[in-house]
Amino acid sequence: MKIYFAGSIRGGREEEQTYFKIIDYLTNFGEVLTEHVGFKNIDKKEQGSLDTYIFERDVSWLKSANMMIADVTVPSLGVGYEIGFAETLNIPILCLYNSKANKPLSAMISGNKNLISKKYKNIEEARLLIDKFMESN
Ligand code: 6IA
Repeated sequence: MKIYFAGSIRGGREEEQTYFKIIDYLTNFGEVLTEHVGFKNIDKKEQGSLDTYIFERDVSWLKSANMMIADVTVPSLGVGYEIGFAETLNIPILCLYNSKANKPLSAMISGNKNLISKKYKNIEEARLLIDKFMESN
């Protein structure tokens, strides 16, 4: 099982610790292709990487993924793009949104019936939502 985790990088790293915990939990179900999304200082570490390289690598990982889990709490152009791309691949997509978020979730996510969008209050709730999603996919 290949899992693509999406979370904000240049959109803002305020939920970095939650990404790390979600990724850690997802490793119980399969291979997480994008573990680096939860790494501390990724926004500084990959400074030398070419954007074209990052884009092409991520798109090829996405094409090989069996499912996507996206944390959509922090609005991110990259995450939105990846969700739209994953939709065209017809893979199951779970969007997790922390209800403490500063900004309301985009209608392009919450209004899309092809996605499963769920709110969570804490990491325990996020884990339960992942369990449910995994059972039905
Ligand atoms: O627009 P954003 O940067 O917030 O987009 C985040 C999403 O795009 C994540 O889900 C990643 O899968 C992908 N992504 C964006 N940037 C990178 C990256 N390095 N490495 C891997 N995946 C990425 C960017 C480092 C840079 C800030 C120096």
